[in-house]
Amino acid sequence: SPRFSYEWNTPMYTGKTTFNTGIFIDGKFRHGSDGKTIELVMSSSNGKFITSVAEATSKDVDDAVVAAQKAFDTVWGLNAPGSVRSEHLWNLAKKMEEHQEELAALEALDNGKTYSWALKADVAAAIQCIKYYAGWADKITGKTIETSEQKFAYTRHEPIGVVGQIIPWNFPILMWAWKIAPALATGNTVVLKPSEFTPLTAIRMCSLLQEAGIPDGVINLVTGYGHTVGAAMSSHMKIDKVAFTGSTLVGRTVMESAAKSNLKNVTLELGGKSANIIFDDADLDQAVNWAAHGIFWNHGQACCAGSRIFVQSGIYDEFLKRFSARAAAINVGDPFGKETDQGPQVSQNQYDRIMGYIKSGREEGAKVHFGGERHGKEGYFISPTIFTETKPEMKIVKEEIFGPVGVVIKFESEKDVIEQANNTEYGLAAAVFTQNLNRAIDTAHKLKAGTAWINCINQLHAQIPFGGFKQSGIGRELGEYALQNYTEVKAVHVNLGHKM
Ligand code: TXE
Repeated sequence: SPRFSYEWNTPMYTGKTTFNTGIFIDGKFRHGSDGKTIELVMSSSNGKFITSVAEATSKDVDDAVVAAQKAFDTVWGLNAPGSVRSEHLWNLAKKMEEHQEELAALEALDNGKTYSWALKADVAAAIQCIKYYAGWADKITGKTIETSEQKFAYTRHEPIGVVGQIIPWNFPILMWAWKIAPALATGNTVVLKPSEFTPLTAIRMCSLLQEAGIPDGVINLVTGYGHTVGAAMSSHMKIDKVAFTGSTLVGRTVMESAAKSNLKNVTLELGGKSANIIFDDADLDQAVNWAAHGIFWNHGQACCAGSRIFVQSGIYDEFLKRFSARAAAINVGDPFGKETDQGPQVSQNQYDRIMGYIKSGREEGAKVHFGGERHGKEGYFISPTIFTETKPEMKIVKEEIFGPVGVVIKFESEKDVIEQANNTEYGLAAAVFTQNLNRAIDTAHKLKAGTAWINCINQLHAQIPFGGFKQSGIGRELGEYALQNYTEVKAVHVNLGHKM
């Protein structure tokens, strides 16, 4: 199978990496069944070639499922006690720590995000997530339920079996960790498909899994396209559960395929159009800094991005002034540059899509208050962009743009802003800025979203559940809640003397 060799010589990182870029089944790298490859290109320089990786097919998915089932029946599942699974996960986290710079560099190269954020946020949080679930692996317990003196029952939280996991390109290694950690902690085995745009860290992790001693077949990687490999996974008769992160459009088809095949268990983490509400009495400097982080972090490619910024009328002008200054200070450029805050968008496709939204905003009569242009001459760079004078029915207000493009909307009353904030088909997250405790909590409770941040935004922790209301998804990732997505509850009835 293909190999990848690369030498970084950048202001932020110098290093070398060499690894196999095959698909990974039952502990072995190999070509896809029809021998094709996927070519990866660099988002910072108009399609410069990075490497090719093996392209999996539906036949490879079948093989991966067989390997995962075998591992489940022999070395994992009910055959590996929680304490053993815990130790494996802990060893894996340690391996990742040894390779954190290399993983961050791969992430920056493949995705275009900055090396510094990849290291301090993506890779660090991925490691944290694995450690967190290492802690849970030996604490998966059920309940005892008594119905009378002659009868009691207990519940066991058993692993579901072979789980299929499909992840996107915006946080490749972090989504990998969010998916595999709770699945392994609870005893499932995995067939995982990374995004065809950003598979490098998931592939690199395959050899690190082996070095960490995770048994063959526990995690299998099928690198391929959504309409082939992803579709084969969602409709597979022997995959017992599918967990998907990506667009609402594709999430719907995943659920449909699950329903039409074996009614596999489904969890979905989909899009968003999150409201960020800033009241007159907020700490303005902090609100401005957080609002910028809310929409511009990861170049706006975050499902929870605070893309609708509602600002109360008393501070609207001052907010806009400071917020624009903050956007102007964002340094857009080489992901490996020392001073860079924002790199390129991930792909030509996403670049075109975002520029299309900017165009539609202009055409529908919104005002480009800041930015709105391509940055530089090559690569998929877009200037941080702020729209004002929008109307609720405009596409840029309603749809997920998934780029560094925010709309700032003036509001008068609490009641009015809550209504507007909830006027969306999404319900992933929302934020509120105010120094009035009652108002903060009251607003947080009234927002229809799976996460409500008070005086902060885009904060994710392994301990805290994350997921969407409405069309933003089904189920929760992270925290203790994610364990429910990966276990079946069995009730065992024990008769102590009731005679028939
Ligand atoms: O996503 P896709 P795309 C949103 C965001 C973005 C838009 C389009 O608004 O602009 O989606 O991005 C796999 N069966 N989000 O087109 O296609 C695909 O291979 C099974 C939000 O890149 O949903 C990849 O692994 N799987 C989101 C994954 O789905 C299929 C993150 C996501 O890609 C498939 C990404 C199919 N038929 C995009 N078709 C978030 N929630 O953070 C594709 N895939």
